Amino acid sequence: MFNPHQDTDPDETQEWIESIKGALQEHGPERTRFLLEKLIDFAERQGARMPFNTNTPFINTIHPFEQKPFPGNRAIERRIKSLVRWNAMAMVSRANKKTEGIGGHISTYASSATLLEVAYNHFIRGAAHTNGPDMVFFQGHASPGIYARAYLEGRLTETHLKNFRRELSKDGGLSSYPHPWLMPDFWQFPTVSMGLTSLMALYQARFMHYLEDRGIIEETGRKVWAFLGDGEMDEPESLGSISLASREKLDNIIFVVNCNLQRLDGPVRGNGKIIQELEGTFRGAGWNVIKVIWGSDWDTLFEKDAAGALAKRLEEVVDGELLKYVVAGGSYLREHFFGKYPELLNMVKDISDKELLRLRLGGHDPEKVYAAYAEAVEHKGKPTVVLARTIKGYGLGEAGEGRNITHQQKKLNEKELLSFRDRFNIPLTDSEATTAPFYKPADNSEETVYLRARRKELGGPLPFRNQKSEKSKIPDRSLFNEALAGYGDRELSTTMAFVRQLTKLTKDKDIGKYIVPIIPDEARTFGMEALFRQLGIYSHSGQLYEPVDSEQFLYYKEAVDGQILEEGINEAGAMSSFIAAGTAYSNYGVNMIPFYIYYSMFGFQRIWDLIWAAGDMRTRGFLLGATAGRTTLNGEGLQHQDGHSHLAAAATPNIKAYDLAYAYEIAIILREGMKEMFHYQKDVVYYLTLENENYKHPEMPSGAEKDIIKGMYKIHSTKNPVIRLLGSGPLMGETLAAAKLLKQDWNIEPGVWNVTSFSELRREAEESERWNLIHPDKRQKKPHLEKSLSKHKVPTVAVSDYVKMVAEQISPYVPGDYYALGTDGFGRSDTRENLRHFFEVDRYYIVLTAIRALVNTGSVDPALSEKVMKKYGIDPNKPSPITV
Ligand SMILES: Cc1ncc(C[n+]2csc(CCOP(=O)(O)OP(=O)(O)O)c2C)c(N)n1
Ligand SMILES: [Mg+2]
Repeated sequence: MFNPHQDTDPDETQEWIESIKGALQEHGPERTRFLLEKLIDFAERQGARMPFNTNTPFINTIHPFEQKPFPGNRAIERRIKSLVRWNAMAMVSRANKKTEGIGGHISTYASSATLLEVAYNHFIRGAAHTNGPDMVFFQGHASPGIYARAYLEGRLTETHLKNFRRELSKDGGLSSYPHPWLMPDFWQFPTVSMGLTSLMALYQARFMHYLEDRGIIEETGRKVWAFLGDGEMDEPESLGSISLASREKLDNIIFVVNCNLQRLDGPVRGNGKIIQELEGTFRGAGWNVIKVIWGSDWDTLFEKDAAGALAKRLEEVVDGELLKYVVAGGSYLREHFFGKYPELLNMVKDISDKELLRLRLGGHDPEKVYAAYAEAVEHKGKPTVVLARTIKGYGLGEAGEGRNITHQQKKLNEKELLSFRDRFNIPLTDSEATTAPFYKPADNSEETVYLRARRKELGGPLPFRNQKSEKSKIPDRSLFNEALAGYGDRELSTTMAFVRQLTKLTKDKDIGKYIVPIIPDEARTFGMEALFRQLGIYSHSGQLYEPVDSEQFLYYKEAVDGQILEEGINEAGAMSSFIAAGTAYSNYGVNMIPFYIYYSMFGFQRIWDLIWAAGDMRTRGFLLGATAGRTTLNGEGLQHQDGHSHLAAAATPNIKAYDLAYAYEIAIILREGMKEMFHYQKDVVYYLTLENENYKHPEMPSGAEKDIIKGMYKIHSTKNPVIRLLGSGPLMGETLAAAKLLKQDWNIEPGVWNVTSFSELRREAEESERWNLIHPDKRQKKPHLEKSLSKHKVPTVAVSDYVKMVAEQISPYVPGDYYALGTDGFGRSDTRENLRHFFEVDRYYIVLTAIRALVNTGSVDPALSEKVMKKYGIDPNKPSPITV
């Protein structure tokens, strides 16, 4: 059988190799590359189809002769790194000895120490750098190393380190992972939900281009660095948006993947090669890939490998074997790796077993790592990923170096501590070392002086988070006059009402240009297409084509200085843009005001983890869940109808959620949100649900403003109420209709309230209750709910287009009996009317529930319920919407 890899004419092959060799020697790699490309191109055109291959051999991308020399002091840097290693290990080990099970990780940082130290000493810019700081996403589980370095730099004290993972300690502790919410002047980016780092870093880099292209910031060569784990790359989010980076020519992003070949349970790719797999994926997506697999010790072996036996053997081995070599020792490596071919065995005959095992890998060799970063920061027009081979638990020896248990290794015993000390020459006696003390050299020591000087030159310490921001000038109330006055007889949806106000905001002279509308391919659904032409859609390369609708006034306009981020069908990416824009106040000192509008169902349900990370990162901005409401979005059915995002929002600490019924409510909340976030600089996110049902929008009742913000305001009061109705969002219409029926058909006149936010009502009530609990001697506080409703102890019927728990969250704080109607169950496609009946939230069910409430209090005849059912055709045999 024909074998395409079989060499049928070795002499001819050799001749070709010789000529390439000649070209390399005479003209260098550039010319050689050119020649080979020409040859391939020619062969392709002559019909010799080339096999597709995105991989290069399993060796370092940068050849020794191309390697930029290491400019630092190797010896001092090694000593610094060893001390960081020691302190990081000691911090975790001590914490776990003190409090069994408190957790933390030793092995991740042990593998990435060189990758980080080279970056710290030579590349990443701090806050005071003349050209602005870089942004660094640190691998979450490597946090002990980051703390340990900050300790050496004098930024953290021994007490901090002692209180690792003991944040509630009186004298201050350290958070487990990077959490800006918990350490707001230290951590800049939360990274510990695997997969989100890649996405958030990519969109940060893209947002930097956006700000530069729009002239909001200057281009100063800032970089975004993302340190990632190789196991973490299995998250779909990790690789899902990498093509964005090449498409947008993001040469301001550098990924460093710590390829220790292991994750938590075991190998990332026991039967394959994660580095090669990632290389193929990234190259295929148009990235500049730099592999740093082998350390300098291997250079001489590769030099000797003229016949290619070593290269061949390296292609054969799988990661599972490579891991075994780390653990099984030098003789095993000799026998099983080099022993396969006699010429390989011969190559290492003068190297002892011990030396063999110590052949350093690329990710542990500062010279190789330096060369990779030096090339990465210079690379133009493309993003770069450095794939660095490391050993998980490096230096832990018996305590877990390269073992499958290494991720879970939390403490070292005395023997292990001593061997760790020896391995890294930590100046501690035996009796000292066995207590794992933190070790900090004197301020005037060579190490401290060096490390401070390096950071000073690079612009100061990292991580560092800027907490300061400017106050934006929020538009006057008059900008919202139209919405506040209502739209008369015109029927429109809350989505349309919002878009009209957004359009006005983008024209405001103070904040207009800082508004960032973000949309994942749904602008037409929301009636926002007019903004395309007016604001332009951001595109780094402008518009290289004439759009099909160029003849029309509202054509699809892409522009380098476009304001809209149209992210395509990509909620996770759009949310990452939201995060980048909503933290620009901290990262760039500019208050950008993001409005991310999306299909409500594909918000919390789909990307809640990113919303959570946005909270951690102290993002500010507006999330707009459009086409919301289980029965209000009628035709789309089960997968589209959101009836639970408000439940998720209520459980997200930084989210202020509003379900709005009228245009004036939107106006009030938009203005309040902007004031709170961009003037008073509170780190919250406003979540507004908007709907697509058209109806009339009245003028704002006078004096309602404050109550709208608090979460509930009065729509209709009666002299002697026996029952009250709380309507909300799109079901306000049904609530008002029910009130009418109650009066007209049953002679009961309810009080009617409009709830704009169940969760805000609950939060305030909860806070008051807590305060009252611990201040029994003081005048007890009354929350808005109690102040508004306690006058009449009558039953309450609340209705929303969300699951009942949304309305039920206030029930402990509402005086009298409380009944909630809601839309539990999977959605259906049908008319709004039928859906509201099916979910039992329409006017008739509201009336029926009100009557039942009165029956239960004994104030009406029990037979009334049946009469109501008969009158409105409520069928007791109707299937339940909540049964599955
Ligand atoms: C979304 C998510 N799932 C699971 C985890 C739990 N987890 C933490 S670290 C880890 C293994 C990490 O492996 P890798 O990315 O290779 O990093 P390494 O520690 O090997 O450098 C896992 C599964 C997590 N933090 N986030
Ligand atoms: Mg790993």
